[in-house]
Amino acid sequence: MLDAFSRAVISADAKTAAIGGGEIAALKGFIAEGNKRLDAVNAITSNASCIVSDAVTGMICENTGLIQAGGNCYPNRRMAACLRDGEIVLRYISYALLAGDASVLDDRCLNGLKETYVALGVPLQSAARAVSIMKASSTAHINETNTTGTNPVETRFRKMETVQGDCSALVAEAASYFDRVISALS
Ligand SMILES: CCC1=C(C)/C(=C/C2=NC(=C\c3[nH]c(/C=C4\NC(=O)[C@H](C)[C@H]4CC)c(C)c3CCC(=O)O)/C(CCC(=O)O)=C2C)NC1=O
Repeated sequence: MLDAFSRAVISADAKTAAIGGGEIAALKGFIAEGNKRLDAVNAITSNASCIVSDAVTGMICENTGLIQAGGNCYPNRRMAACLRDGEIVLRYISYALLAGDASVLDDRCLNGLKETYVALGVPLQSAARAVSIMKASSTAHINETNTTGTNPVETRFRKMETVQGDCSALVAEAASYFDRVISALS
């Protein structure tokens, strides 16, 4: 498992090179933006059960056959496995975002996941749909663009109330980890 620092070392070593000015500048940026990164990770982890259950619910609403006999979220044992998998995927994405590197996600979560799903009959398209809903909701939480939707008195609605600033780079980075999961499943 690598992070932004060990990644710089590995790639410099592969070229038998010293860590150069460009890499140091990039790592300085990583440090300078560190609090923002922690806020972004916190936006995901503090809302994880909401993000996961919302995504699995949305996936099922769009395809109710999943919870009928023969569907892969039926019976409750499979529903529980599906929710658990959503939590696992989101947790590894949060680790990757913390580290600033996708290797932890690749090595410990995605490696062999598609093959496992194919062997178990877990529908890949539905799994990818759940991940894409998690992406939309996680990036909205990081960006604080989550809304009450159509319910003006939604009391469970939550804003993170972090310092306002430009977090577009972190939102894009987080989005790329969700996209990585989706492409690993397709
Ligand atoms: C290291 C990280 C890690 C991952 C990623 C992981 C995934 C994982 N998901 C599994 C099952 C499963 N995964 C699902 C998931 C779903 N079904 C659907 O219809 C949806 C599309 C989707 C939820 C979004 C289901 C239903 C099962 C149980 C399948 C079965 O037993 O028939 C299994 C088989 C063993 C088990 O049931 O626990 C593994 C290994 N396990 C791990 O330890």
